[in-house]
Formats: sequence, C-alpha cells, structure tokens
Amino acid sequence: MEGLVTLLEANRPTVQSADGQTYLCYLKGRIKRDVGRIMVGDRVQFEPTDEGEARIDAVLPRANQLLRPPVANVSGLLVVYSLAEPQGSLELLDKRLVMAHLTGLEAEIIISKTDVAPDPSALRDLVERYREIGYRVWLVSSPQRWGITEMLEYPRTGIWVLTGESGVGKSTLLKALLPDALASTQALSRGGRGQQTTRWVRLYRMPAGYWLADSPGYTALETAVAEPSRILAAFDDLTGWECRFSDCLHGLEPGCGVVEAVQRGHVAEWRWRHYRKLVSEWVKKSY
Ligand SMILES: Nc1nc2c(ncn2[C@@H]2O[C@H](COP(=O)(O)OP(=O)(O)OP(=O)(O)O)[C@@H](O)[C@H]2O)c(=O)[nH]1
Ligand SMILES: [Mg+2]
Ligand SMILES: [Zn+2]
Repeated sequence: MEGLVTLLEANRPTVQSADGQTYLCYLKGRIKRDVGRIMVGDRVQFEPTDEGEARIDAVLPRANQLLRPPVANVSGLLVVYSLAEPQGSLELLDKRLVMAHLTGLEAEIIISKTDVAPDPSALRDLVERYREIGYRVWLVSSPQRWGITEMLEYPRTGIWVLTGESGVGKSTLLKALLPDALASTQALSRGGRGQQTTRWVRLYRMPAGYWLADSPGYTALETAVAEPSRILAAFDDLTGWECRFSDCLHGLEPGCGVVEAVQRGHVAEWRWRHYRKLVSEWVKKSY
C-alpha cells in the first residue's frame, strides 16, 4: 500500500493511507538504516502487519525537502509573523521567504495576533509593503476567529507548512482552523512559562483537501548561504532598478539604483538591510 508520513515522533513514523487509516510504522532491513532519512511528507510503500501497525518497505523519491522544519514534498510555506506577544523578527521572516524561494516553494505571510497588535499604522505599512512585493498576506486572530473562514475557504493543493518563531501562534491557528483535530495534544509538550511548545512536525488534512503541517519554531535557519545573485533573485522588490555598474551588488557601489530607491522610500529599508546581511553571510562562508 501507499501512504504519507504524517508524523515522525521519536523516530517512529505514522503513516496515513488514502482511505484515512493511520498506522504506527516500523522499518525493516535495508531501509532501517535509513531511519534518519525518513521525513514527514514522504510518500512510502508499506504493509499492514498488526492492528494499526505497519512495516515501511520503501520511501518514494522526493520532489523537494526542507530542513528547517524537516518536511518533504512541500508546495509552500505559510510564514507566521506576530506583531506582539512576542514581536516577531522581520529578519527571520525575510530569511524564511528567501529559503522558500531557494527551495522553489511558494510563500505566503500570515500576520497573527492582530487582536493585540499595538499599532494599526505599523500593521498597515507592513501589509502594504509585502503585498506590493507580491506576497499574499493574511491577517488573523485565532481567539477572535478573524480571518479563519477566509483561510479555510482558500483553495490549495499538496503540503503547506506553518513556520515561524516559537510563540507566534502556529498551533493555536491550526486549532482554530481544525477544532476537531486531535488538538495536536500528542505533538505538544510543556514549554517555559506554562506554554505548550510544538516538538514534532505533524501533517493535518484540511477540509479543502490539502495537508497543513504544524512545526516547531525554529530560529536558527541554515538558509540562505547562497550566491548573491540567487539571494537577490529572492528579493523581487530589489530587482529591476538601474545601477551604474551592471554587476552592482547594491551595497556601497556608487550610482546604485537600489540604494536610491531605499532612500526615496520605494523599497523598505529593512528588506535591503536583510538582503545585505545574507550576502555578507555568504561572503564570510566562501572565504
Ligand atoms: N492574543 C492572541 N494570542 C494568541 C494568538 N494566537 C496564539 N496566541 C497565544 O500565543 C501563545 C503561543 O501560541 P502557540 O500557538 O503555542 O505558538 P506556536 O507558534 O505554536 O509556538 P511553538 O510551538 O513554540 O513554535 C499562546 O499562549 C496562545 O494562546 C492570537 O491570535 N491572539
Ligand atoms: Mg506550536
Ligand atoms: Zn545597485
């Protein structure tokens, strides 16, 4: 039979078959040595052995794989950013968007906790900036259920991953979207300050037919140590400006059209700063 790995808890894969049955799986033979290489999102061939248990015989080839969070065969990222409690990092938001681009994935932005956003004009500015670049931006509040119906009705296919820093509200959003799901209790553990912090990536089947992954809040991202031209290509808002030098890296070169666009407010200063930082990380690694 064929199935999808929906959870990998302490190295034990849970596989769901097309008819919705779930099996706690073990690995045998040659594949057993590959246990560290199975990921949530993998399609596998398996054989039921006992009540609710099965043996995985083969992992099918992957279309792609993300390492943070670890998920295979991903269609897109839903990057969750929170303006308050705690305020998120725009640098990490941009890094995640770059990571999506480098992996060849779609990316959308979810601004969470809009019920406690302290500054409506900062919120508006942020939303406008990213929409201008071309990102779809969702505004949600899970306790107020703002934006929930819109998200539920939006059509998607494949595997989408909720990603973002710890505490931005990924699991709470998932519960608001899927109140009947197991409430992800098995995937939660007690964290600091009495909060529940997610430990395992887990896939949930959405009413619209796609899969949505909840994931732990990674902050260390081994993302974008890529060539400057590849990083630049991930910043749509920084491309298309005219510079004096054709190989301009939009730093301190004279006659840089990007720097001018930043000074005139056409490009958000933080976007340019984050681009520069990613380029300098690449420069550091490559010498
Ligand atoms: N006011 C408000 N609080 C929220 C909202 N969403 C989540 N919270 C609260 O924020 C805290 C963290 O939420 P979680 O859903 O656990 O955050 P997470 O992103 O899953 O965190 P990790 O699993 O650690 O990565 C909880 O106390 C939630 O009740 C929201 O939309 N509005
Ligand atoms: Mg969580
Ligand atoms: Zn330039």
